[in-house]
Amino acid sequence: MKFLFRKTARPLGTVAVGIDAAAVTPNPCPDGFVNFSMDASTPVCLKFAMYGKGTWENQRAFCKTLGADLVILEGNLHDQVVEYINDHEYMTDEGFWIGGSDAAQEGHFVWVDGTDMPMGTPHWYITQPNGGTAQNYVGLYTPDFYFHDLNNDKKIYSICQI
Ligand SMILES: [Ca+2]
Repeated sequence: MKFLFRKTARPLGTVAVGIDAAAVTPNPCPDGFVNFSMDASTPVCLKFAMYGKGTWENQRAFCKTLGADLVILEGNLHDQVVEYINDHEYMTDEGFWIGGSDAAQEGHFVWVDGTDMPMGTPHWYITQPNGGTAQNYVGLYTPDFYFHDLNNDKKIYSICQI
């Protein structure tokens, strides 16, 4: 009897930690980043950077100071982000730079990782892109939060991804 007890008993502290871990799912993202992943093993950590407005280049540099880059907003993540913006009233009148550009080759939009951006629906607004060489950077823009090419010197907020 004594032997069985010693085999199964654990220090009280270990038990308490186990209960806490089961009750609270830890945020896998750094402070200030929101996890948009439905899959706990592969977090998608985004930060809505609303400290100051800046050009795409400015805001990309800011994201990099966080060890991040502008967001690659593919597939369902676009829908999730628009839903998040619509759920936060202070965001709904703002535009946000994302990690797309045709600065290197006019009309050929690429993500910050060098891969091609998908064009047309469901991500781009119906008339976009339409700005030629005056608009080489992509933002989620009001009121629809589809993709828009925006003026190279435009100053808005941004979404960083780590
Ligand atoms: Ca352009």
